[in-house]
Amino acid sequence: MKSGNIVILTGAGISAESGLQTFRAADGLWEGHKVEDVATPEAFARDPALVHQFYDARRKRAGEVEPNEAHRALARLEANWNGDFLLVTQNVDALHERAGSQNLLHMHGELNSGWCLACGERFAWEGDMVPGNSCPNCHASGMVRPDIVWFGEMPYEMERIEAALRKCDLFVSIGTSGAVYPAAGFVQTAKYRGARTLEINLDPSMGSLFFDAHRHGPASVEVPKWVAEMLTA
Ligand code: BV8
Repeated sequence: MKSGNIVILTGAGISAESGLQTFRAADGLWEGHKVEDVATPEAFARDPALVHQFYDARRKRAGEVEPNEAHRALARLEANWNGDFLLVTQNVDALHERAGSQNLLHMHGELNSGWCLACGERFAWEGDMVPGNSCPNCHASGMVRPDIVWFGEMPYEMERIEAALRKCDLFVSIGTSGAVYPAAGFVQTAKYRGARTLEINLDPSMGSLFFDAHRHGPASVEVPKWVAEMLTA
């Protein structure tokens, strides 16, 4: 095929085999908290130290793991694809970039980014945010929050995503439970446009019935197989 416009959506399942926890697996609870309870602006206002601890731990862990064969296969597909290619990830780790993906956007933000509530600037961030972070731009202290889209907050670059969905020929969802909106609704926008839709996931997601085709199994096995077919077809 090698041409046509592709939009790919990834979720925590594509990073699972690299060693990062997913959200809704049995082990997905964080110290007994539901993600929805710690990943909200209200939680941050109520207990900033707890929320910082949650993200500091994930930022550290994400820096200790490597991209897997699924991340690398998507970078290969992009490098050899002649049509439009957009990779939208719900993940906040940097494994897609580290595998070589370029036309990529993090709709739910990034662990390695900070956002200053005093001056509004966003900037790269590597280590812990507590104790006593200070903004590299305005130097206010204790005002930097994780640059993460929490529940109840508007995901990033929605116009760009919707424009790509409206002209895509193929929409592929990889490693996501289809539990969280608006990402879980992208398949319907793509279908409405007449795109073909494929779900690659360990098991059927909550949105499985919206997809024309399914490949169920570990991403590190199924994604490289699918990419090889796409590049030889
Ligand atoms: C918003 C950052 C409005 C945090 C995250 C209807 C319409 C619109 C909104 C809503 C709605 N109903 C409810 C809402 C509100 C809410 C929502 O959807 N709630 C859910 C719980 C019902 N949505 C929001 O709040 C969104 N914002 O709507 O704003 C608005 C409008 C105008 C103005 C202002 C505001 C924002 C949602 C973003 C929240 N932030 N992440 C962080 O990372 O800490 S969400 C978080 O969960 C992840 O980022 C991810 O995006 C999401 C879903 O998780 P998954 O990635 O799918 O992971 P999960 O564990 O669930 O599934 C993993 C899958 O992988 C599984 O299926 C598993 O089988 C598979 N798997 C496992 N291992 C493997 C594998 N697959 C392959 N190989 C393997 N090895």
